[in-house]
Amino acid sequence: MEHSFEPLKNDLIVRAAWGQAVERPPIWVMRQAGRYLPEYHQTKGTRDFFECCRDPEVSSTLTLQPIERFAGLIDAAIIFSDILVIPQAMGMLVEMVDKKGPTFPNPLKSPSDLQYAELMQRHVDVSTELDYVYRAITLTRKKLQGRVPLIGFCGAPWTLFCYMVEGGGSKLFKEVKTWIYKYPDEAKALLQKIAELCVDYLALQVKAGAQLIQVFDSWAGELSPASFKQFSQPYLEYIAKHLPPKLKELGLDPVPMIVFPKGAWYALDAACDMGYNVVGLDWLHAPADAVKTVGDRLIVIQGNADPGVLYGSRASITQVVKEMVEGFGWATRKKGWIVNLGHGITPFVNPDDLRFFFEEVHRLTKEAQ
Ligand code: 1CP
Repeated sequence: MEHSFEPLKNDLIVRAAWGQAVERPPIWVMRQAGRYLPEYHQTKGTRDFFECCRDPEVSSTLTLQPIERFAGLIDAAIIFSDILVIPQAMGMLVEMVDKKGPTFPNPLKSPSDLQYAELMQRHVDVSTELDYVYRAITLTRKKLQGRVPLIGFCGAPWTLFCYMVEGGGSKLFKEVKTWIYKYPDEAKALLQKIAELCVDYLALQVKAGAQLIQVFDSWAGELSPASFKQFSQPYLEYIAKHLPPKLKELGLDPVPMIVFPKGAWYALDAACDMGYNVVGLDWLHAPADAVKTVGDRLIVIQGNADPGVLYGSRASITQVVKEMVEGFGWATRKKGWIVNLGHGITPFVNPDDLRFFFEEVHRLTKEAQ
């Protein structure tokens, strides 16, 4: 073992993610360390976003903020970083522009762009390029002192490819659609390269101390069912297939793997066979339907409250939690569910309303025992 950390005092999410029956469903929230928290703004100050990611002291402080604020209610930490560190490691410039989000000043235009040849040829060493992430993970594990497990993550190849060619968030997806429908072979070659980097990057996060990993395919829902099969699924499968042997090669134990193919509701059945332990659901799924789709497979579901309910009344929050507890069949199943929102928590949510959400999950799942 590379590091010695304190043993876990709360390993609920690890047990649940392996498919074991548990005393209550574990809870965490995507983007739990972020803009809705006043302490995030206080720590970040005027620092650049990526500067925070590159500073292990700042990154670990931000990671711990929701764990400290919601102590006893929350069951996992997720390392403060971003999915776009992989394109950065590949040599692309990414800036965080206020009120606009991440921006690539020089997005990848077409396969005849010199940048494409460079990206395809360049050997990227994620062990050195993303060293700051591993240091942040190790420091965070130390600071956590076993309170809850730490989740590592990366962006899915498809989602990263979208950002690399669109140059930022998009509504039309004009560039990426041009790529897949005009240059499918060149797109696939790059997707494969990204998938290989994801495996190395995730393995090194585990080596540094990550105890579960999640692959965020935030733009999966922009693909049709047929194009998902071509441009997302094979690369998600590649990661799930190659990470465990990579961990073994490094002398590390396997960790639970979570995939979140946001918006690809049609692909839930396929996602259950992609090699992951946990499949994240957005709020477009009715929980009971998802449970039916999973069927007898040893797959854990993560999700899936509409993040927008946190702008609503307390009664609405209670109602949504009730619908999840019933829909995921907690009273009878007692396993197979990790509580989360159906996507990241959004800015301007009152942290006390998130606390109420957590408390209602604890109360209503206890009542359902
Ligand atoms: O608490 C946590 O979840 C850890 C931190 C985390 C994670 C897991 C951040 C911090 N980003 C991410 C992943 C991430 N980044 C995803 C996947 C999850 C998702 O779909 O929400 C995506 C798509 C990004 C890209 C990104 N980074 C966006 C979206 C832009 C868009 O419209 O396409 C944005 C706004 C960011 C910046 C960012 N990342 C994280 C934070 C706290 C912020 C806000 C920075 C700020 O303005 O202060």
